[in-house]
Amino acid sequence: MTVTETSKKTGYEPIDASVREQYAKDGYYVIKNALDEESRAKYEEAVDKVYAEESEADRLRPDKSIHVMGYFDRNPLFLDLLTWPTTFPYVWGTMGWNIYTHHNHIDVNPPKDEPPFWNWHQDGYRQNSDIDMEPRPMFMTKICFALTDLSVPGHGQTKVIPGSHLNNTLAGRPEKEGDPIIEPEGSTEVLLEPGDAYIFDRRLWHSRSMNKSDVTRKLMFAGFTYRWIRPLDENVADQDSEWFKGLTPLQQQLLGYGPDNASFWGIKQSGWIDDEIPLRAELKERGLLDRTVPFLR
Ligand SMILES: O=C(O)CCC(=O)C(=O)O
Ligand SMILES: [Fe+2]
Repeated sequence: MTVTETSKKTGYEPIDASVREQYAKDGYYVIKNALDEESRAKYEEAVDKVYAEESEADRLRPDKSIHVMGYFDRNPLFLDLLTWPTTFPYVWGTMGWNIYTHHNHIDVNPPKDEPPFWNWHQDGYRQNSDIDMEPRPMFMTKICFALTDLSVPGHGQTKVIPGSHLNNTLAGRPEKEGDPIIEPEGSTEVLLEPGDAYIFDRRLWHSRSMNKSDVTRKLMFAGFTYRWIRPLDENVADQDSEWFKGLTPLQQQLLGYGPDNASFWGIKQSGWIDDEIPLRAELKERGLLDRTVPFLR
């Protein structure tokens, strides 16, 4: 996609029902060319700057990787990812309007010679234990933007098992140290060219993989959840800062703002407040609410 093609999009082009169905079936969906080359290069530079800052602050991991959570206030460029025109439709189109981003991370992983490991998991931590339900509720669509080439296996791609989001368990976890690491059935690497993105349902069984290439992989993740779920990242945007006050109401919503607790639940004393929620107001104005999809009503 060229710069002009990206900039022609508004972020409010509804996704097809067929995309929603495929996402519901597979638990993930690849968005080709989510970042045009000019944007990808800018974001790579921004991520390199975060890496340099982490290095300067002596916060690199022993393998020289970083996993920096809550990064939206680290560079004004990152804010645009909240409503990035080519990916935003997949966010509100799979989750609706009562959402915000509660868990974001930048990952930089230099090549590493490491033995096979078992890292298969569903996201959500206690959400997987505290609710007794099969399948578990979805609760999060997470976007991952690829800044480097992940089109050839072995570059540290995320591995996924298509359709596994509907299973509460995954067989094969080694029971004790030294047990063999056996690749679960159906495992596949999400192959991405620089600038591609993918979304995934937090219940999808997935795993980081080994980066056996000679290229450092650089990814930006943004997880969107419902406003009545608490933030996961320690570093959340400072809502009292001048910076935060200068953001648009929609950006503030997507970074976790609500005027009071009841707002996160879509109510106040006098009743429903749907139309006061910036994303709903925006979708309504554009005629994008959809009575056939509960979260888009
Ligand atoms: O780094 C990866 O490929 C996967 C990361 C992951 O597990 C996640 O973002 O939830
Ligand atoms: Fe994960």
